[in-house]
Amino acid sequence: MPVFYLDAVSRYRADSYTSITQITNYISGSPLSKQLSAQEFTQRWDALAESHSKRLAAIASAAEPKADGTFGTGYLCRTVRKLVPEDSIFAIEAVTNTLFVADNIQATIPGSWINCGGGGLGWSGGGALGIKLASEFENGAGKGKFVVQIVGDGTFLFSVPGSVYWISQRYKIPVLTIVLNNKGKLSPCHVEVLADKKQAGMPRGGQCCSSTPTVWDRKPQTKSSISVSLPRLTMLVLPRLRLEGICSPRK
Ligand SMILES: Cc1ncc(C[n+]2csc(CCOP(=O)(O)OP(=O)(O)O)c2C)c(N)n1
Repeated sequence: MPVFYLDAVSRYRADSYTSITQITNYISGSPLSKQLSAQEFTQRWDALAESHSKRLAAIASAAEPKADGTFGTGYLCRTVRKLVPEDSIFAIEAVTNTLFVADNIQATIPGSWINCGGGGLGWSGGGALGIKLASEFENGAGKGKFVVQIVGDGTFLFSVPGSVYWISQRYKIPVLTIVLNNKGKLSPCHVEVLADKKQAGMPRGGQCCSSTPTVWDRKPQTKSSISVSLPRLTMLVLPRLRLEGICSPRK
């Protein structure tokens, strides 16, 4: 998270868990702790606790399956959370579903939620195997924590699943993979719609894509490896770059 614009007295780069622990210890042994137990702060804390429990209730109700029995990522993740061991480690590469996964997995054990803040997708297949190996190393052979990878259907392919599961099988490194199939790569669709809105002079924001993304509706016309492996974003945007030959609507 960029914080360079905050007008701070000093800035430090530190491990968040270590620094929060140190700050908490410091405050509880200093006169500040008396100040913090003043009514103003207890009231603020009560208000926070109340809004937090309301938020948890809203998340739970939004995750309820629909009347026709269908359900979304929220319900899936709540169910997974109940079924897997409490101290499981989650390797998350869920892209547009990440918020629903985070809201419903509610990982609280330090180190049990491993995500990637950057744009380089495709790490979670090999990453999940590495996490499992590291956990076995830390806790002893056969005592490693249960590892759950939750990944978007597009991103799943970026991680070269053929290699991942060959290695998993060959070296006996079990992990659970859950692929979130929203029938395509939704996030590039957001980019596409935003680009369209910008071109049309419309304001940003609002609902930029339907919640049910369209299935891939274009296919490459050439055998170029680029057109085969590039995602929908490229397929939809490339024609604007006058490379119409690469993609055209499916007949
Ligand atoms: C290595 C890499 N290539 C391309 C991208 C651009 N990109 C961001 S999200 C995305 C699609 C992800 O699709 P999916 O996993 O199905 O998630 P969804 O967007 O449908 O939630 C792409 C191609 C990226 N971030 N990293």
